[in-house]
Amino acid sequence: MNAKELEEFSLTLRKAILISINAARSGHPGGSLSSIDILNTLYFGNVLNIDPKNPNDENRDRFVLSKGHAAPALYTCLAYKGFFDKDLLYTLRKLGSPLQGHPDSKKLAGIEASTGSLGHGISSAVGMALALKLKKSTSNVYCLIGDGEMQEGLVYEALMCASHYHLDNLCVILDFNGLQIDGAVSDVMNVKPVREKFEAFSFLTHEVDGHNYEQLLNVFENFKSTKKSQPFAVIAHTVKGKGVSFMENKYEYHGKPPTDEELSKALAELGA
Ligand SMILES: Cc1ncc(C[n+]2csc(CCOP(=O)(O)OP(=O)(O)O)c2C)c(N)n1
Repeated sequence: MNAKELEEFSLTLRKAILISINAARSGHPGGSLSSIDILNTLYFGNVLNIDPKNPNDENRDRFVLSKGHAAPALYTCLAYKGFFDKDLLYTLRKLGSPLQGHPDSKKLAGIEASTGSLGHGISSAVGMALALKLKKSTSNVYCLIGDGEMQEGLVYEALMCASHYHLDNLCVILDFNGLQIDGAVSDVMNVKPVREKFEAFSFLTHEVDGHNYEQLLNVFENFKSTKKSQPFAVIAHTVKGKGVSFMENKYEYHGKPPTDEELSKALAELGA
């Protein structure tokens, strides 16, 4: 899909995310909505080389959702990509469902790593990128992390390792929405300046508007065509709760599902 088509399609994805979280009566809308334009670009903008019919193909690209609480965004993309039936989306967080509150790679095809404990996903992604390099694979590894997640020390060990091993097959994307579970990241534990941090770890670093599809498509194209023995970072400036007026920039919606009334209001805004 091109930028315009992706933008239109994002409304469908946003609606599915909110319906599934409402049905679960539990889940994380804020960080799912801030990251969905990034995931939409990866899955539907011809960035990731993946095949839902052959999810374990050795030559596939890998995507790791390190901020695992945004699982509804990932599940929605996987369902619309054809990894599983869309009806399954509405079993989110139900007992026995493969759609756990956080991604579980043992339960669902298309999930590359079980994540949720912040800092672990990026560490796994770096290990995957290193293994692929050693095998001389041409596959790339993409990993989405949160700015609150950057408070975890493990993130910096992972960045250091990526740089040490010259992992130019690794693209780390920061969902830089400024908020975390209970307030502003800068109040809880400031992680700025982030660009300087990535650059200090030798990452080729680019900043984009994480809701602008032209910019997102361009930066991923840039990653694929630039291999300079350095890992690549995309700092994506985003809005938590993006697309739903009463959720935007509200940390309160980090882990609060929309009520039935809020869901109707949100769906109306998204053009249901
Ligand atoms: C190791 C660890 N500590 C604490 C938590 C609890 N927790 C879940 S989400 C979150 C905030 C994450 O903020 P951010 O990465 O900015 O997520 P976003 O705003 O993008 O959803 C916290 C502290 C966790 N999941 N793992």
